[in-house]
Amino acid sequence: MQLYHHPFSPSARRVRMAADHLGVALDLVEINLASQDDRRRLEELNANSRVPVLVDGALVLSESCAIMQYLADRTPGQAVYSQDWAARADVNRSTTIPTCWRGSRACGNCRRGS
Ligand SMILES: N[C@@H](CCC(=O)N[C@@H](CS)C(=O)NCC(=O)O)C(=O)O
Repeated sequence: MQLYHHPFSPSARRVRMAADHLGVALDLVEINLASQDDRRRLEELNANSRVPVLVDGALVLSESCAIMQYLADRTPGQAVYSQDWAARADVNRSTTIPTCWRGSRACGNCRRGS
């Protein structure tokens, strides 16, 4: 599985933390958000032109919450994303709080490149 990311991106970093916690190996592909070539490459995967993007075979998935849920769902025996409805709802509540706002300091850092 490949994760297109930027090292300063909080959205990408939380996917990397979730993958570490789940023991899922990711091939990291760094996108320089300040590079036009990298932006074009990113837009081929995600029309919203945002990292992170996960590629798993034919699956191309953007949005950090969806990616974290996918990684948990495909990990047998994992305990971080509960099958219990109430516990799962609480995880969804906390993970859907935005990590990154357009124009925020973090996004500005990403756009300036690494
Ligand atoms: N809701 C998205 C947010 C993704 C997002 O905003 N990513 C930022 C980096 S944290 C980005 O790619 N920014 C590029 C830009 O603003 O040009 C998610 O959770 O994945």
